[in-house]
Amino acid sequence: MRPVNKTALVTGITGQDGSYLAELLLEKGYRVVGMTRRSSTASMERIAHIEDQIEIIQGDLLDQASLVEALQKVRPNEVYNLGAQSFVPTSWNQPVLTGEVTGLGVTRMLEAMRQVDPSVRFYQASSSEMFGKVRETPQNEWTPFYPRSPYGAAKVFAHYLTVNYRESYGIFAVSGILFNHESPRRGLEFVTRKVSDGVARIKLGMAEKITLGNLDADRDWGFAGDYVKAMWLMLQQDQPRDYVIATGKSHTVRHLCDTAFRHVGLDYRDHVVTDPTFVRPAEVDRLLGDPSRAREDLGWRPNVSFEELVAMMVDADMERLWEHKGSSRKNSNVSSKRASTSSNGSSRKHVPASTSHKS
Ligand code: NAP
Ligand code: F7E
Repeated sequence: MRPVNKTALVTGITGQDGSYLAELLLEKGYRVVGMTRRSSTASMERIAHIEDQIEIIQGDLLDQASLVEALQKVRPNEVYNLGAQSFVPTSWNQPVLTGEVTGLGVTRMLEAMRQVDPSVRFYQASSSEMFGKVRETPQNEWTPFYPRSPYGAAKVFAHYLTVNYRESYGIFAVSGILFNHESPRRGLEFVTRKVSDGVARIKLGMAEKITLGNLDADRDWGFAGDYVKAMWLMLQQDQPRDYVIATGKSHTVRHLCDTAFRHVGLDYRDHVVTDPTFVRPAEVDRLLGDPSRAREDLGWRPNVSFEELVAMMVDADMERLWEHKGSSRKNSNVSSKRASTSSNGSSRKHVPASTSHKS
């Protein structure tokens, strides 16, 4: 790969999208610097495989000075602002934090850019959640917003801040309005991963049921690996513009369950139960994106279909849990052997990536 001689600063590099974007930028020959916040335990599992190819700088979207310092030290050509409190239900429990990180965080970053170097190109991770109680279907770049959660409201604020800094200061700032995108690296609390993980557990005899909320919710689901390409393309254009990124097809949560269970030869009706605990105070019933502008201007198209995405996620969870089961068996054999020879022999328990359940 020919070096492009460009540097990218990625906030949220430890998240699902950050990991795919970092891989893409490395492939393109970028120097990639990821901003991570201080934590007592590392959350680097999604980028462990590329850790030796990227640089990490500490910073937090809650702390303006850390963003200024990051920009001064890294001197990026492009900033991808992916950092956020991104789980919608948490935004009702922690609305102020969500507003601070997901909303005001972008103001802090844009102000830092204005102070350090206004020529830096800026990508803001906007969201289809901004459409909320939709005003029209499908949704495009002109569809009015009607957010239904503190998360959606924070993203609307961040979106307009991005537009405003472009119009007020001429900063090359763009907003990608991305519809739901998933992958085997998706957090376990999001519905696609909750289902793929649950299906794998049930198939492997580790669980019997999955408990979900609203099965009638309809989403336009794509593959995260496809969507990060659109982020990069947006920053390579001559003119800054906002884009809807979606597949143009939607499916209900019920259909997601049906597809995932069928993939392993099971019937979702035997295993899925619902619980009002998982129903949201205000729901976004149906999202369906129209990615025509992205297709025309960027030449962007999704490559992975819904069925391929679900199969990919279920297969990845089957493999992960199978390996975990295998290593647990091996460990318990070793520890029972040790126990029979030594009363205080200890065995190290293998803890694979992303196994904690949050919802
Ligand atoms: P994710 O997996 O939840 O990752 C979020 C990232 O933000 C993590 O790296 C997290 O770091 C970081 N972060 C949280 N609080 C922070 C703070 N105070 N300062 C700096 N970083 C902080 O989310 P994702 O799915 O990759 O999504 C990436 C972005 O796209 C988010 O802004 C999300 O809202 C937006 N988005 C996502 C979708 C989607 O379907 N995935 C659709 C539209 C928009 P830790 O590892 O330390 O927690
Ligand atoms: O929910 C329904 C739930 O949490 C999808 C984030 O990346 O995409 C994501 O937000 C739908 C909702 O994603 C369960 O009510 C039913 O209608 O996977 P989700 P989300 O809320 O759409 C947008 C674009 C973002 O920007 C966000 O950052 O599924 N649902 N039962 C459930 N959802 C969850 N999580 N858990 C359930 O048990």
